[in-house]
Amino acid sequence: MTRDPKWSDVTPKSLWLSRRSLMASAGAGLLASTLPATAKIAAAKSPLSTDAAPNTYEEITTYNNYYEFGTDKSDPAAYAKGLTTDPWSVEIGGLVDRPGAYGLDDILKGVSLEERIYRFRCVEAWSMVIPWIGFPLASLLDKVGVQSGAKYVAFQTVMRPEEMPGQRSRLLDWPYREGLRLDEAMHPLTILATGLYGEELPKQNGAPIRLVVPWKYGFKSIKSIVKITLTDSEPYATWKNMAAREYGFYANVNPEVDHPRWSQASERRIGAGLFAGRVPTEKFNGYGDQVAGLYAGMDLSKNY
Ligand SMILES: Nc1nc2c(c(=O)[nH]1)N[C@H]1C(S)=C(S)[C@@H](COP(=O)(O)O)O[C@H]1N2
Ligand SMILES: [Mo]
Repeated sequence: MTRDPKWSDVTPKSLWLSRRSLMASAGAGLLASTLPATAKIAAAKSPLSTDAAPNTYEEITTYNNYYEFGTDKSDPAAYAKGLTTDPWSVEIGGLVDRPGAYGLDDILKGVSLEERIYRFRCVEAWSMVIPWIGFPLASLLDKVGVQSGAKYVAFQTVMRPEEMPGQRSRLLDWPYREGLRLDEAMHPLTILATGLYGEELPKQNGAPIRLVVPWKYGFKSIKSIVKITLTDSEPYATWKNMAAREYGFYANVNPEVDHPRWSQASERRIGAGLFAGRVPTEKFNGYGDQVAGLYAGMDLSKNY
């Protein structure tokens, strides 16, 4: 058995010890400008983070899924450069009090956890640990005012075939769309990421703003979001629509429920080096203590 290094093993002790006081006194903005990258991460790590060691920047940014740029894992790193991400705005609408087009600056303004680092595992047939920079989706939804009839949140990726070669083929039903139930969307583990490893989000990872839902399979975590809509019924989801037997709306990581064409009981760790190989997949990707309650009473083999 291998043991993941603890946070304290990879963090200079002085920073580890002073993490709380740094957070309390300095604020993330100051830290960002005065400390080196590793220190930034140490200083701002979210208490929700896993203790697992993160993958390298290289691994996280060269092994991607982003079908708008091609189906090979190396395509997004090669072709996402062509996507214009500035200016960017997100149209927020549906059952909200303050609908409108929100610029990225508006979205980030007043976010209390602005420079938080969330080190989450992402799982598919493979897994990685990624030190995201982001903030809870709930704080944005609170800002726009969710109305009482809202039950779901729908998300949509930018549609720009001139910059996204994959969108010129009928591979998927573009634009890429996903959804969450409102309680999932409001859960503090659900974040909108705008960076990773102390830097602006790389385009292949979904710049300038993407969803991260760490207890679900990767396809729920939609990239380069331009539209968020609060709805009263289950939103359209691209992969569910492509193959409903294979990809459900919930997509909770669950080793007990196999994909019809492969087992989902184990995963391959990317970049594990000497320890590479398959490891057992944990239910809810290891976040069961926090999220299992959301699904109490539901049959997860039916609601997969
Ligand atoms: N718009 C869009 N979002 C997307 C995808 C995609 O093809 N298009 N792929 C999904 C899948 S299948 C995975 S596994 C994750 C991969 O995220 P990463 O490349 O940042 O690790 O993004 C998800 N978000
Ligand atoms: Mo995926």
